[in-house]
Amino acid sequence: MQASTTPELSQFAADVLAGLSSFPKSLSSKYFYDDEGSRLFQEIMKLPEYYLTGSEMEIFESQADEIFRAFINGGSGFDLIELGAGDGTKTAVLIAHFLEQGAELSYSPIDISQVALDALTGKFSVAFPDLDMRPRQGDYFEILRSLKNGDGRRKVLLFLGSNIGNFTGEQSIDFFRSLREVMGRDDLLFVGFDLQKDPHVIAAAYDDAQGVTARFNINLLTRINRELGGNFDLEKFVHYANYRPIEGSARSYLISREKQVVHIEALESDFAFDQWEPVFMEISQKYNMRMIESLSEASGFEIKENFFDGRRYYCDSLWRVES
Ligand code: AVI
Repeated sequence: MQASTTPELSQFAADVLAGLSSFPKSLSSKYFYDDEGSRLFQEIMKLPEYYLTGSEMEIFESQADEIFRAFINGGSGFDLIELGAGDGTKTAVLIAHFLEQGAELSYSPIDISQVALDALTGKFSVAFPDLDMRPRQGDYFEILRSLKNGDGRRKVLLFLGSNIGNFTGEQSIDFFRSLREVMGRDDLLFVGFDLQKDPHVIAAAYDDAQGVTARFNINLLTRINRELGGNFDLEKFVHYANYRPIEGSARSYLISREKQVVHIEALESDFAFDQWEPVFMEISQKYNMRMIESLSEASGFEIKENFFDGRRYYCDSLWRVES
């Protein structure tokens, strides 16, 4: 492989260069979500094997009132701020209940994708015409800093869907600590965690029978071809996912079926792959309650209440700032 860096590389290009130049090779799953990747993720959420979405939905549908009592905490209203709101389907269940209870509520979905935000805003303005919506496009932390003092009402931050599982342990603590810095003493953080369970159930969720998860991973190669002038031959890579019960993590890889060289124009580089060489694509961490507790403590929070689905597949954990 020869690589020559140019100062104008985009963050995406620089990360692809670093990932494909390292051993083992890797690509960051944060780049999965271009338009096609976001569409494929919507498809994944409807797959029979992908239990995460249904489990969190069950918690919201069956315990909306308990969640409402915990959020309102004796007050009269709060500002709901959702990080990575996506299509907001699950949050809509909570909002419908909160509004029925007459809560004084604002809702600020934050997402990097303007397309996703526009779709969500369109849907919510029909479903909840009286809801005070404040959508914000951009980076979580910049937006949260701008909301830091707000109008003095309690902020409830939502980070759902076990999105935290796509961070490494260290990244998770850094992320929660940064949230802690922009939160006031009265604010709350509500986080979705996928729990450890029968490994076969987890493994199937990342290797579905219809191959949608495989297409979701391969789509990142298509994105590199399109945006960076790569010449990946998609047929020459196979998606492989497994679950490691000791670490509690599902991991996915794209594996080169043959010895080959891939050229990426924007990086002015060739990347050599051995036959069966893996590219590490994504970690999806699964948690036990001890891990959730130590994550909260390590980042300056304490657990106020946990909410589980009937199978105990999933936990939405409500955190307050440590006193
Ligand atoms: C967004 N994230 C929580 C999903 C997960 O389960 O790790 C992304 C995903 N990857 C494959 N399937 C779904």
